[in-house]
Amino acid sequence: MEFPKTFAWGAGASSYQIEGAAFDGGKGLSIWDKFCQSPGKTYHGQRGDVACDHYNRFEGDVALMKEIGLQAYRFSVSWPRIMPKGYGKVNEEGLDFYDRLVDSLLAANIDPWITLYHWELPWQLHLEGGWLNPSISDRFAEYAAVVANRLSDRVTRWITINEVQVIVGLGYGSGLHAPGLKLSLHEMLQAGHHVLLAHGKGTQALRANAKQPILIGGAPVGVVARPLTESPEDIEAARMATFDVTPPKSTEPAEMQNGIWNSAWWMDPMFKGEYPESGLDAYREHLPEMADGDMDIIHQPLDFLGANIYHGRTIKSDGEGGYSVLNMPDGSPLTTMGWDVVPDVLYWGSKYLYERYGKPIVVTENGTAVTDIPDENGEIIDSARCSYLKEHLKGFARASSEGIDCLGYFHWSIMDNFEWDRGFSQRFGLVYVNYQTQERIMKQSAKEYRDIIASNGALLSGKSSVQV
Ligand code: GCO
Repeated sequence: MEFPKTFAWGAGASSYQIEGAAFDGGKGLSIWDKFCQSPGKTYHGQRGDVACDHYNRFEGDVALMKEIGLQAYRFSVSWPRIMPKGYGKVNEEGLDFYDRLVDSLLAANIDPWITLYHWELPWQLHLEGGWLNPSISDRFAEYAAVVANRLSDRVTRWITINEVQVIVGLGYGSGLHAPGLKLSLHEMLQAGHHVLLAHGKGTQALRANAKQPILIGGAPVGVVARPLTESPEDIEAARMATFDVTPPKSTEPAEMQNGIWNSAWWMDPMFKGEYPESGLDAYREHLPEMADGDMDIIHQPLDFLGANIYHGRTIKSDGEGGYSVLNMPDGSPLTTMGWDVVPDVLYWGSKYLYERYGKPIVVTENGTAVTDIPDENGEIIDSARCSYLKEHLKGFARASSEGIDCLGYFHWSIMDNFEWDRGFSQRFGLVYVNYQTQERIMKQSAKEYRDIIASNGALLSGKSSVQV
């Protein structure tokens, strides 16, 4: 169960979730700063004002990454920390922070992978229409150029936008995420179209300003489907379910209602240069306005597909060309987020995505939230996360062994952090954070990940601990 010698073993985080210094260092306000200040929007009104104080503690955090033996670290740059209003004036202090972070990572032999947008829209841009403003993709491209100009002499791995489905579905649909809007499906799809345009123009700006050859990918998410059995019928049914775009259903939870939580509507434009027929049919009453040439802008050459895969739906063929979605067996493991633990999703997700899009797969996020409590010795023996990590990596190793081009794996997350509307109630980290003292404690999972990395995955061979 080894991976290619060039495989990137990493972990990830995002700026708003760990940096803190929300009002320091010349940073402008983001929609998340304002959202968290609105009563009732986040768990116990918690905010990312301080978070893990990574802005001031990044050297110690990089030292922990080095101790774990990370070869790569995926982090995001905060747009309002670079351009406080989202355009125009550049905040040199913000650029200096990422400059120092990159140098600290390189000194530790850790390859920086940068995500340009992980949900921190500058507040001023929101006031000017946010993702509904047709010019926002140009603003994003200007921002991308500024970051590439400063960092691409050292950073060669880039991700444009994280999870367009969440930006639109939760930020503009259910209102669960900043900026908390509850818009029509048409408006959601229009905002989403502008996000895709931003991905395209951002990719062009990165390539135009790169100081050396770089690799670029997107990191959409989608609900991966896995077959109940490995019969050809169930495998085909799960493939269909992975890329289905279904019409709006009033019975689904708000953010799912419009089928917005799918893969193909978002990945096909990026990787194939077209919206999928099933989506054009499902959304025919709600389609976004599109200009000629939009798809050519969106469909930029990309070097990898970044997939955020945490869990998946279990699919059984109905024997008539359709499928049914099954619940997991009673008592199956759940994370504190309420997500099923279904380790083979990294195999099936990688397989289906690779077959459809033909791009190397980077698992840009995979991880689990569990209740981590220091024991009497101050240690955190997070057995559920150790098992989750090993079993999911076995799934990815199976994909690699079958010839799927697996480029890298970023565990989510390097450290416990601010989980958006869930505040600090969810712990995803390999490293425990005491938010009152900012003490960091390496969990058992970090130590086991260290050993797996050192073996390039060979340690994964052995008896499965999770029977699904
Ligand atoms: C996401 C985001 C992360 C989350 C993580 C756990 O995928 O939702 O990229 O910021 O914190 O996924 O929910």
